Amino acid sequence: MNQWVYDEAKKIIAAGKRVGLVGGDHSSPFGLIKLLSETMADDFGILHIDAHADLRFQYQGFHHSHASIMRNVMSLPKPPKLVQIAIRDFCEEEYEFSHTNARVTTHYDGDIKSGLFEGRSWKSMVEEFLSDLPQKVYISFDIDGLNPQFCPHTGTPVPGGLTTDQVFYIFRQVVKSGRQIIAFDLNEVSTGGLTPAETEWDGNVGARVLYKLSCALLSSHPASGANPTSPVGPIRPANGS
Ligand SMILES: [Mn+2]
Repeated sequence: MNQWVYDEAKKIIAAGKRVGLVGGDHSSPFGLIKLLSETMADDFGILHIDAHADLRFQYQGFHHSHASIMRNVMSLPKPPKLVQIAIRDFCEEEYEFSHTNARVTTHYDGDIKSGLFEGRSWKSMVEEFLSDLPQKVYISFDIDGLNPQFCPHTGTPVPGGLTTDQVFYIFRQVVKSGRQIIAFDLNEVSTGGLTPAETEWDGNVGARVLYKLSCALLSSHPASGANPTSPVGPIRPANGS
């Protein structure tokens, strides 16, 4: 799968298009991120929204596990900068890795909530998250970074987390800061409900997040003619990209 994603992404980028990858579990974007780390001339950063740190060397004996995606990414020859947001489920090994690797910054959900409860504005906190990211940003969005009310059937839900409004504000601030979104992935949106009605909500939220990610990506490349300040996202550019 890693090789397939790598090869397909290469073809899409060679055709002058940008990649938004929809998982699947969180191991799915490895080939895409590997390709970007090999081919991007500039340093880039990953904005990683997730309940889990995903920094395990391996999980249940499996190296390319969804719980190891960012560890694998940080083991690439040219690792990107990694900024993690809403993390609230991690083991000692992951904590150690984050705190001994200068290219990893982890913003724990507990600290985020304490800041909010004690009167910090979301704007100032988002500015802090983005301050560690270079000009080029890849967004890796595990839907379980949201509170489980928005993704009740995802595989590993964890209490706490962000609202869709908080996350959409982050996307807008990335664009407003003048950074460019080079690609993104959205993963762990599950259709695991027992009935279509149970599953509909997960798909509904997932589709909206995908739409917002696509709008943010296009808005961050002004040559596409999109309006970066539009609250509803850009008009589809004339060239259809
Ligand atoms: Mn994840």
